[in-house]
Amino acid sequence: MTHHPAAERPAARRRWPAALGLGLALLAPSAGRAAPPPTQVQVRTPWFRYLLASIPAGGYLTLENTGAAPAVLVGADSPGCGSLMLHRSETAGGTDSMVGVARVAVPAHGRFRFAPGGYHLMCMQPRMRVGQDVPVTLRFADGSRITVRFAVHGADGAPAPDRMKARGMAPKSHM
Ligand SMILES: [Cu+2]
Repeated sequence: MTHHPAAERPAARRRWPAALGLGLALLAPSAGRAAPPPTQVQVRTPWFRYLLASIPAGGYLTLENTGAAPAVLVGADSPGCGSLMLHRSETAGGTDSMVGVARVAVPAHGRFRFAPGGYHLMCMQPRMRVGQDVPVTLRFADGSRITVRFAVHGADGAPAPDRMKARGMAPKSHM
């Protein structure tokens, strides 16, 4: 999986109008704190399980909040998806189902995991191929956005065990 550390930083600068951003860029890094701090979230191991263009692709990732306040994810967009929704899988009475989720709160100094069998990003009308990296923009309640690239994996699912181990995550094989 191609990794893009630069794309994982909070997208704070992009929130500013171009002219204001230019002004702030001239100040010392410690200056320009008038606005509330942006969501301080790191994205770990983002990937899609892609099967067919006619079948929704599941998006999985771990959000790590390094900030002192909860970070609330309220939505996501991707050019690789006709639409992208926050979902949670449920098993009740032996029946699997999915429900839409309006928001997901990542606790301060905590993490939230989207993983097969649980929370996922539901990519409708996926336009991607196995082996590609697809950009996804995550939208937070404070108005900040983070764009990261999701590695596209096939039916066999999760990223290679070696890479998962390197990131301290256990591989999963079920949906
Ligand atoms: Cu779903």
